[in-house]
Amino acid sequence: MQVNKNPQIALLGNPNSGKTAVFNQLTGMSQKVSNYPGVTVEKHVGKIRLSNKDYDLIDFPGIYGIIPNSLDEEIVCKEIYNWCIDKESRPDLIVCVLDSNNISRNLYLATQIIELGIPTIFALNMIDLLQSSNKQIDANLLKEKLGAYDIVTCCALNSKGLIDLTQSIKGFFNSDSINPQASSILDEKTASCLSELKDFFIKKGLSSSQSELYAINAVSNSKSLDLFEKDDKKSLELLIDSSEKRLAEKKITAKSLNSIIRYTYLEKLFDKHTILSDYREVKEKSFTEKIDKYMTHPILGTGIFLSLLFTIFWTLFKFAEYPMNLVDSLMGAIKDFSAQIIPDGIIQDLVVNGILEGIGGIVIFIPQILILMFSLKFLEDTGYMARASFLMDRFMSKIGLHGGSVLPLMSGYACAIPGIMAARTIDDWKERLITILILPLTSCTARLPVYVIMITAFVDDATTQTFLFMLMYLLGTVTAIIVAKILSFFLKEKTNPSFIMELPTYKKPILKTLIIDAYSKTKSFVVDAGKIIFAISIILWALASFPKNEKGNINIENSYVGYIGQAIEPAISPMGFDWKIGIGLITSFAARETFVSTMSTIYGIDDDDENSLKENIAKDYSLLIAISVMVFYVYAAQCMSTFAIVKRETNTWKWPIFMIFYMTALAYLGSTLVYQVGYIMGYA
Ligand SMILES: Nc1nc2c(ncn2[C@@H]2O[C@H](COP(=O)(O)OP(=O)(O)OP(=O)(O)O)[C@@H](O)[C@H]2O)c(=O)[nH]1
Ligand SMILES: [Mg+2]
Repeated sequence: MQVNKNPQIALLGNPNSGKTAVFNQLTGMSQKVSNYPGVTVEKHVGKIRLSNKDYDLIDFPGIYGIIPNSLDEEIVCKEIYNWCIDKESRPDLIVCVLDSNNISRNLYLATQIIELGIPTIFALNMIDLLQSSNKQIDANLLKEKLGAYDIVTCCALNSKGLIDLTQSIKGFFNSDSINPQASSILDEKTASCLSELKDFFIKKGLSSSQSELYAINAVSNSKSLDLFEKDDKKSLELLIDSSEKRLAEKKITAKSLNSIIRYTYLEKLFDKHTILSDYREVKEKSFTEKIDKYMTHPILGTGIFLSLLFTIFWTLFKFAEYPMNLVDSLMGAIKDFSAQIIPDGIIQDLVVNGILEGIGGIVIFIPQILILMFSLKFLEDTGYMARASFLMDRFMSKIGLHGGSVLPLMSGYACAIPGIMAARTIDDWKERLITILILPLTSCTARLPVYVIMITAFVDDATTQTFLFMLMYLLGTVTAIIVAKILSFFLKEKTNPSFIMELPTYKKPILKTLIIDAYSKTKSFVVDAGKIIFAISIILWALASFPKNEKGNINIENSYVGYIGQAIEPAISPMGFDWKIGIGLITSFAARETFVSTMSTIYGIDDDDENSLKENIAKDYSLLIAISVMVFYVYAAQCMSTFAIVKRETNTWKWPIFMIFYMTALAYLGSTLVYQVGYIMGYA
């Protein structure tokens, strides 16, 4: 049965050209947009409604050409090849988003998209940035020369900037379109060398221009063969060999064929016009280049990076105190109110001392999480994060890794899961696997409450607090690098790493975007954590409130939770932990952030405790134990969702299980070492 599907519009373009920004504006969705290449790693479909009709808009990962250099590009390239062999699967329209500030590179891809023979609208995006640097692009000339259905200039920062694009899409669907015929871009000499390859694709059912596109790609880059079935690959390898020989006879280097042909073609098209000026001219150093001299300088740049981190963390301690007190009083008021409206008894105890105490333990960190999320997004959107990766790349390559892993690792500071997904941009499997395996060692937001509560319980001064906080982040990062080195030595997977990173231009971040992003990340953190904490608080309350003694009071040490805690105490005492921390560790295996709420609930249920959690921790433990707890949380494998994603991304349980083992061992050994050394030195 034929299902009536909506007309399909595919969004294609170079990485970081603004496809997702266009997608979000047109669909009202909020897929991740950020200022570095490789943000989108899988395809997303959204609906748009124009003149009372629905259309499917498909956002794809960015590509530099139609060659699958990494997993995210493979998703796009496979789909495009499928469009060529199966007409039914083709989108009705392609919207190709071009970064108008980087037009030559974007036209290199544009020439390939045209060769697909699918109607295409080019959206010359980021026109605001082009205009602010007093440059112009002649859109009419581009349209005429490229043979596109239409070209519009736009700015995807707001929906107003996309009116022309929407009009053009409407116009296309209201007209009788005919599929465009792309003309050949090959000169006779080269065409004759590639004729056999081209025929191979023609026999597969591809059009003449599509066949030419795949023939050029095949000789230019062996990665392009990853798109084909085994048998096709074999035949193609033979044909490539003979084509290469013919090209060599004519003194043409096969490996650079793609760029030679396409740039020569573009040069001819725009002879005497200024459109390719960014390719032709040796221009005066741009703002970005001038600043990058300092930002990517090995010593100065590292200093800037560490100072930025210090400033963010310092702000987190300095300015979050007041809103935190506010949230605390608010939670206090909610608890008092609940105690008044719910009659005395078991239910009141469960709600006030179990659930609300547990939830209160986590919502108090909302201000700090907001500050951290806002700052990370600010660094990403300005384009700074990509520089930080570049800086670290230099360092990483010294220890045998490459910088492709750095951006995924950086996003791990917010949460490991998007970081693990972002590892799809790494073309080499071994390197991708190592990145995935070490990613949970970067301190994610869920560790923040643990660090903050442990540090603020023992240290008052904001600068010392910041140093300790930074130390935990650095410990995770440095260990991740060491583990990576060890893994790269032991893992048997084949390796062929390469790393070229395109640094995006600096962009002024938009306050509204930063606020919305920080808000939505914090909200989802609190909601996700809230659900787990809610469930755990109930179980914990039940285990901690029973059995009651003869007088009907609770002595938490003799409760079920007390028994469990005491049973595991011998195992955790080398790390300096007592049974209460032990219970926190157990509940943390669902998610790290439950540690703080567990401690809140345990203290909350204890009848003679009226202090705040911080005061209780300061009373029962020492700074050494606090550091030992933090070291445990830097290393421990305590996030079910992470393992599920690792299983999905690696397609086997082997790696998540390995991850749980190595991280737990690190946590246990790390904390024991810290506590025992501290103990011997007399800090216990
Ligand atoms: N100034 C300006 N910035 C823009 C415009 N469109 C997008 N951006 C910014 O450019 C950056 C990249 O945008 P994305 O939408 O993530 O780019 P993308 O093409 O989806 O990138 P990938 O998913 O990595 O392929 C983000 O920081 C956007 O805010 C624009 O028209 N003007
Ligand atoms: Mg995107």
